[in-house]
Amino acid sequence: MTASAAHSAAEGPTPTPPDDPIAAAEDRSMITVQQHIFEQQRHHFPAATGEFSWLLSGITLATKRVQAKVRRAGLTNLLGTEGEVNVQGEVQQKLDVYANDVLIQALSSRDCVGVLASEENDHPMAVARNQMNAKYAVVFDPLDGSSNIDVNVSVGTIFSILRLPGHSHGGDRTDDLLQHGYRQVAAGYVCYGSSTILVYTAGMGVHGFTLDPSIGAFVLSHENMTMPERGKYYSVNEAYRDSFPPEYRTYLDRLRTGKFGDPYGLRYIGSLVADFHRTLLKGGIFLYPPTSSHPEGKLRLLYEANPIAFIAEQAGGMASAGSERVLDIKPTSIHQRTALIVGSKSEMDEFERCINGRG
Ligand code: AHM
Ligand code: MG
Repeated sequence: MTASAAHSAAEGPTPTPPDDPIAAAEDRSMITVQQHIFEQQRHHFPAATGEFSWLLSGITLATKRVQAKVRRAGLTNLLGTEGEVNVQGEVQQKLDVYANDVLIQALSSRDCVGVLASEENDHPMAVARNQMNAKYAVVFDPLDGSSNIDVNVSVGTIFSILRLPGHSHGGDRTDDLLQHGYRQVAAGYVCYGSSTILVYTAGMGVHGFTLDPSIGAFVLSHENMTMPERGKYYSVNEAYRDSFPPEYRTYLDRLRTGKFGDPYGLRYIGSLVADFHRTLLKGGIFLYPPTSSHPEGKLRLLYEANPIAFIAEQAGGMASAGSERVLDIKPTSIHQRTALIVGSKSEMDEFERCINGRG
């Protein structure tokens, strides 16, 4: 008999040594994303049917498949371009196409999903077999920042869930998707970084789940995330500075020169999910202003700016398109672009004063 078996026989289970953090962490109860959603629903919406949890499980399944491919991309001939240009005029990467297919496949098998729209598809896709009763639409960017993938930089999936109005009469579903961002039912992203993390909100706080690759489950790691009131970094592609509107240049100068306290540092990855995830955790501000090549801004309203803005506000931050709150914009097309300025409350207040000529 081994020493520990002898201990168990004589005194019951071996107690966890108080100074063993690994054993203590393993002992802590593990909450998966499905469990968390289920418990939140039971608490806030006791009459919920479970359809919404089922929909979200489609997203977690698909993004687990995407992360597995992203991790092995260099080994499987999945790096590089597909040779096609998407509706945005951008070159599609092979992984863009893979991620898009996987999300469409997983979500169209959920009965409650009636319409899908993706950055990679020109038009919304009606899920034929669910047209009569489906409650939800999902709009998504399957692999944001994918031009960075060849060089091992973090990329992400961004999604927004909308409620479909009434019963469908078929036909083009574009109008059903042109909803204000404040009407989103839920939104989230998955960041494929040094670890894979899913962050989502359904309007009851922001929660983060890290993928535990040893068990293949997203496990609660960041409950009730809040954005710090102020941060140390600003995040912008400063190469375009000369084409930013003058108020943006003034604001950036003030950040750099210490007009708002200590001078700010700059961090820019060029992958929205990764840049926003840092801003969510550390505070500060991310800006993609209007530029001469993108006078409306570059980022897409429905599946980039709106979900990020919903998460930011739920975490105590703010999100603006320069002239108005992102979530108050009435979309006019599914691939509409917008400026996006998002971050901590202090930086956003200062930004708004600057942009409105009040400080
Ligand atoms: P994509 O959806 O085609 O990947 O483009 C969006 C990306 C964002 O992730 C990022 O914030 C931005 O484009 C970077 O643009 P730029 O290279 O102009 O700084
Ligand atoms: Mg994108």
